[in-house]
Amino acid sequence: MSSGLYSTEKKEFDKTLDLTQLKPYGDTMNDGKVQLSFTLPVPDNDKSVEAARLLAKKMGLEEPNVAHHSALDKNFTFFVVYGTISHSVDYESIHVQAVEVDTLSMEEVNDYVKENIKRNIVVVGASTGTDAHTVGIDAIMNMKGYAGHYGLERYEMIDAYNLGSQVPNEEFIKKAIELKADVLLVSQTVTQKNIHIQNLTELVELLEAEGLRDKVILICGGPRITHELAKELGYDAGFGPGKYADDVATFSVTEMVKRNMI
Ligand code: B12
Repeated sequence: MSSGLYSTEKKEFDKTLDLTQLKPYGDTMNDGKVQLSFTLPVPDNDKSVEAARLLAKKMGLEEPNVAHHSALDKNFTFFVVYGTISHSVDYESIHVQAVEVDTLSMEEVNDYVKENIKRNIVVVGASTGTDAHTVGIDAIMNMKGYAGHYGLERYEMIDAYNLGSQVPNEEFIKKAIELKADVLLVSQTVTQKNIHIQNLTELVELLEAEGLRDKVILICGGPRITHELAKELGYDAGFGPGKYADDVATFSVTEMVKRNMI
């Protein structure tokens, strides 16, 4: 690369970066380059490539370029389009709600539990409602873990029960009572027509009706879950992509101690 951030002459961070007008970075600072992908329900040919380009233009991309197109079958085509956007955001003015705890390693979590709770804690998790996606909850709970982070089943001081997918809220609560759960983990992947909100809210209401809400740490997760949304829905925390078992375990055990659930 001969210019921009990694310029051999400059060898320092680009001074034209203005965080009050943050734009995507492609090759040079503030160039506003983005890539987007989508599928159109038409065959892969010159006409559909032009359709993709025009759509990208309507989405606000300047000089869109269809970098890749391939037939998914006879009547569906996948496109990757590059282009430039003129929009920017004021990064300095953004405030988000995030889980504020420094993540401990698996060994540190075990030591923390031994020292502060002095018994194994019980974690029950599931993909609830009609949701059949298991990979997210497995990533958090399975012994082998995910992306280099061991799952909760591997933690010496955690008894982890993964109930799988499509678990009705009522059954989830029944099992939580039976196992004397300290922590409940809910995974929600499908968000079509806001079904996840409905399902997550129903669980909170059922727990409240059973008088259980304050007796458990209630956590949800999934690709569209943010901590902010989780809090709004009555959960103690929410975790999305890029979060792993150690994040969840750290939050759970420190929150249990904070709430004196010993
Ligand atoms: C695999 C897959 C399936 C498989 C699931 C198999 C299985 N055993 O899980 C099958 C084929 C069954 C399937 C079905 C459907 N799917 Co699907 N599926 C996917 C796919 C390709 C990957 C999902 C995945 O495994 N991600 C990997 C995991 C590790 O990521 P994750 O879930 O985000 O988990 C991380 C975090 O979110 C977090 N996390 C997740 N859960 C939890 C829970 C807790 C407590 C915590 C703390 C953290 C946490 O931790 C994880 C690690 O960081 C996605 C597309 C994609 N590429 O993402 C679509 C996708 C999720 N599916 C989708 C859809 C629409 C469906 C169907 C409705 C399709 C249909 N019309 O039938 C059905 C729904 C079935 C149902 N009743 O639920 C949509 C969802 C869109 C939406 N916004 O709702 C997606 C996004 C595809 C798309 N682009 O349209 N699907």
